[in-house]
Amino acid sequence: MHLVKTMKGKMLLTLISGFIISIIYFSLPFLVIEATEEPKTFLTHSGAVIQTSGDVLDPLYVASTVEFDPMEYLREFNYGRVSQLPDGTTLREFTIIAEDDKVMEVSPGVFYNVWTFNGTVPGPTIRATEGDLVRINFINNGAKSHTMHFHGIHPAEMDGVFEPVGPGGGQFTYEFTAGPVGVHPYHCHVMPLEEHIVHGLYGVYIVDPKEGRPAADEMVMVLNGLDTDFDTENNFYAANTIPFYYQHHPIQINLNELIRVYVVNMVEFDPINNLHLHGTLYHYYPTGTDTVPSFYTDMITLSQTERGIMEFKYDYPGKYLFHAHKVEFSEKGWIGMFLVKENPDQKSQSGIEYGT
Ligand SMILES: [Cu+2]
Repeated sequence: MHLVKTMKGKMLLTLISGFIISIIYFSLPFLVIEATEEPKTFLTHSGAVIQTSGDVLDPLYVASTVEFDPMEYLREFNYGRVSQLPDGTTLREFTIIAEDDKVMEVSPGVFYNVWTFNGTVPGPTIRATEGDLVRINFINNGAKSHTMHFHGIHPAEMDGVFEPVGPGGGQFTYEFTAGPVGVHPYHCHVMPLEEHIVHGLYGVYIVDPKEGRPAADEMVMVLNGLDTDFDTENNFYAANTIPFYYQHHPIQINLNELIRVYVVNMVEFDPINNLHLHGTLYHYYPTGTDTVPSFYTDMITLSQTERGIMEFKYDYPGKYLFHAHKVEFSEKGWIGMFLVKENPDQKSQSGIEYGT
């Protein structure tokens, strides 16, 4: 009898606990989702637009919000809004807006949440002349704190490290005299730093010498990596964000014309990157700060934020690769091509004979 009573009691206890656990199990996820997730818009396989607050199970159909053209970025320099101060100094004003909710199709079918300065990765190439006053009106429209940290010479309070700019419209005005001459990165400096960098909050800042540089076909290459599965290893590498882009769309340059490339390595997680150029050698100015090149080479090695200026010409027309000589990087996208045209009006490589 006592045994039956005990068994009944146990069964009742099991039923009640099962009931309570079920309630918690079924209601808690909804409570958590409601508390933390905003509805998001997705495209379904059939192309229908739906809203969901659930996890993204099929990122292939996430709608992309960033349009980025690496060919346009390559030769696009932002000189700011220019005015003269009473003492004759040139003032260059820039408005830079940070956002962290954009999605970009970084490779066919691969979507990635990019954090952007003015809507792209990398952000705009900011360009000034040594001695100019640079004023950056920075607005943070993101959901996290961000800053702009410029490499170069400036006062401590303009360093973009100890003054995080709050989300949802926070503002800060960075102001400093452009210098030294050279090519420098800028990037967000909010912790965890690697997260803010690998998502794309960086760009290039060029300071020209007052006397200028010899005329050249100038371009910017930011060497970057994309960790699309968040395991702190890069899944893709590139020059200017889109893997293999300049291999499929060769950069057209002219025979015997001086080419000047401002190259900046922003690859996170991997300690080194490198750049090998085929068919010619380049004069290399580390950080671009000296007027005399340090190397005449076809290969440089760069750690993160190391950068410099490459100058070269081609003696023969045709197609030439440039790529990481770290084969893993080139096989995952960091490879491109120059198409050297004999005649500037030439539209394609037809007419060029190989191996004859
Ligand atoms: Cu940031």
